[in-house]
Amino acid sequence: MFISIEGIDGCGKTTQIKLLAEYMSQLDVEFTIVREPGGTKAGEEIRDILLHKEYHLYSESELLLFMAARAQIVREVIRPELEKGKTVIADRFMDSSVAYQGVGRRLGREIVQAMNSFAVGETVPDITLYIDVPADVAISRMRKERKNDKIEMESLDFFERVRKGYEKLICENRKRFVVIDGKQSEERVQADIRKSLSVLFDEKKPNGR
Ligand code: Z5A
Repeated sequence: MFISIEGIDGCGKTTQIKLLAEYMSQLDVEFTIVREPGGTKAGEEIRDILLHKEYHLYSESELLLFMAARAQIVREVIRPELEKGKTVIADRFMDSSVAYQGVGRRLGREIVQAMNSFAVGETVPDITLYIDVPADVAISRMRKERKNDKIEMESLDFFERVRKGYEKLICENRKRFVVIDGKQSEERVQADIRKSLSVLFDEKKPNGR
């Protein structure tokens, strides 16, 4: 099973993935968590260039680097883990590029989707949990955390465009996406996530508990 978690920065993905990991351990589901960009040696170096170095990258270069990291993690980690029968939980995957680079950076959705197909091949998530928060809520959470990655320092307008990018993806992929209301408390968000995955993991519960 391949699960991806998406949303704008500050939507609460990291918090929720930690809680989800606790739940999956209780269910005895074998899982691996990966994050993008990163998750491999080469990918972590690419992450550093993308988020922390002062190279003033053009949007096109940024997109190519995200894709390179993705092609690497798919082949080095995600496919082998799925082939072993493990569940893979990805903190961001291909939809992030469509929303951030395609729509946020205005490079165009079609080119990004074509590059995604090249980078991931058949390795597409079975389910994508999209944690939805308005851009202003996300920004105020990031300010509280004083996060200042290059992309996180973008404007409200940028994050509103990214959110619209996700909304379009959701409309086009209704079977794959589940939308979770990220404005709720952390506990409520987690309860909704578990509910949406319960059908997939029900058979793992001891004695149908
Ligand atoms: N990016 C891209 O442009 N294109 C791509 O293809 C890919 C990525 C793959 C990765 O950064 C960056 O790369 C990202 C998109 C871009 N933008 N930036 N910069 P990252 O991995 O460093 O960060 P992130 O993925 O954006 O996540 P994040 O900033 O760490 O936030 P989060 O994981 O969504 O949220 P969190 O850390 O769990 O929570 C943020 C704060 O909110 C924290 O103080 C929590 O305690 C609080 N929080 C969480 N949930 C709640 C609720 N429910 N209520 C109130 N407060 C909450």
